[in-house]
Amino acid sequence: ERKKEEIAAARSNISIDQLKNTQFFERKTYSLKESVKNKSGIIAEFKRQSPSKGIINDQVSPLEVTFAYENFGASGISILTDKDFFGGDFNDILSVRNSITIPILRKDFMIDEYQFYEAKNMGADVILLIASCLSPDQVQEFTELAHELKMEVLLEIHTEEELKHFNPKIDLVGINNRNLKDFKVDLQHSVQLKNLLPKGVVSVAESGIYHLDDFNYLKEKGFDGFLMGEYFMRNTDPAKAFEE
Ligand code: IGP
Repeated sequence: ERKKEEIAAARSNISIDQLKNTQFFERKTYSLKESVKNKSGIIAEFKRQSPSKGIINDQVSPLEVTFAYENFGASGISILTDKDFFGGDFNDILSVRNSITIPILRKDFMIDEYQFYEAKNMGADVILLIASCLSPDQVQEFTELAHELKMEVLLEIHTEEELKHFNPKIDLVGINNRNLKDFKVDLQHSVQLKNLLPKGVVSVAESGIYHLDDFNYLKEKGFDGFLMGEYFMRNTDPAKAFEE
């Protein structure tokens, strides 16, 4: 996989020990779990492009967008750092960290411990763990590592089968409405799976929330958090959609 080569290259450039020694590494992190409960619940995403939609918006900077998201009441920010599929970059998080005071989710395909040290160092507070890319043991191990580094984890599932990846240490569980294999989106998907989640777990509906009605509907169904990307990014002024 290309991701593995990318990680190996980064590691040969800066080692884990070097990452641990930066001043930024020691910074205080924010809790998404708390912020989702206490604010709008919206986790607003910065995403330039995606494999299913192509370019969505490449005219805006992470700083102006995330700053506006925070002002409009987002609980947290999600930032894609994957280059190949999403045109993201390490600097997209680094460049905004000191300007906003809500938690940042590093959205990427996490497969190696190195990426967790990297994430802490770029300014992330929360790590996405995608069940379909990991074994339940890896999820457990990565959750513990994230916690050691004072970050939280959002476990993303798409099928009932993937509930096996859950463990009680996980901070938030997201149900992706988008099938990552054929990119089909269906809100009913998260609604149905939600009933199977362990009681009391903080739940996030992900993808395909394109109208205020969708948001209200999912809220009614009991979701705590709402991960929304395209709805905002389609706009020349992404945070404008918050006003509606
Ligand atoms: C946002 P949308 O449909 O609002 O743009 O979706 C977010 O859920 C989506 O970007 C996403 C994603 C992922 C991207 C969810 N899980 C995993 C990459 C990898």
